[in-house]
Amino acid sequence: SCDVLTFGETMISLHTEGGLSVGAAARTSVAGAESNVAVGLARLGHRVSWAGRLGADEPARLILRALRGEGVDVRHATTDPRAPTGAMLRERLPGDITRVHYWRTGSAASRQRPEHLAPALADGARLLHVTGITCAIGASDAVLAAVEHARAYGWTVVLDVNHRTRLWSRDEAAACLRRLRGLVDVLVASDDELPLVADEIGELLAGGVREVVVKRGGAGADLYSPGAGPLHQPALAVPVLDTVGAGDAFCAGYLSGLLDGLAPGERLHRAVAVGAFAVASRGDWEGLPHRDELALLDAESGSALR
Ligand code: KDG
Repeated sequence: SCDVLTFGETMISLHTEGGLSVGAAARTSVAGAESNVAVGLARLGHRVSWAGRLGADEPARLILRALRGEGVDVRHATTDPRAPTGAMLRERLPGDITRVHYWRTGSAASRQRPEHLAPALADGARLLHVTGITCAIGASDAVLAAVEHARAYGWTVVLDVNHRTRLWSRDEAAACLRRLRGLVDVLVASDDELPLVADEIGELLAGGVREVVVKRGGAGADLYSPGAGPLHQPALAVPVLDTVGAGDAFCAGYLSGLLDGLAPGERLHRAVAVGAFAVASRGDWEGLPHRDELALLDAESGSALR
């Protein structure tokens, strides 16, 4: 069995410098919040299984190749012969604005059902990671089934809210997430996502959530847990190149700390460190640190390590 099981929609992603409509050339990559977390964990040396659903197509081959290359276990990824792998386009527009488009309706991942996860769940894990995105694309039954299985077998259940306004309304998100929150051990959310899940953090802690981890971007992060005051961790100061994927990187760092049995403050520190790597490099996951690189950000900027 693996340390961590995660699943969700991983897409082919096309990146352009400039608008697609005028014919900008595109670079292909692989995107998806859950697989970003999986890559982050694998680079830190954890055994992680990604059990998403893909089409029987070339984007799926690209995705599986990338994940395998990163050491993510994809044995429990499944193929839907009748639906395509999802796609996204990221256009970098003047003024450093990124515009995102999705082609996810009816995708293989949106049709993931609980039964597709059965072998992955039967294999066991210490920790289950799910995000709100999987509910937003219409696979909330699969999320619920996985969460219930994980709870029944004593795994740690982690939910990252990951609100995507293009995929569902705030009301739809709140209805779904508030049903899930009582089944979660660790809840990860950015400060603007918190109101979707609860009116106040105390509600979550009283309802059984053991840790509420709040991402505050450049202002760092806070950890709330029952019977302890909030713990604050400032962000690491790095040049900001690309913030996409930073939340997933943060989450991977935090989960890595949990798996390693680190103290709360040390977990938060690892989370902001991995987040800083993502912010300081282009791409969702390409710049994430291997375990022996974790301390690189402690070196003085511009120094040569030899
Ligand atoms: O967190 C990064 C993700 O936003 C990206 O990889 C694509 O999963 C994705 C999404 O739903 O936007």
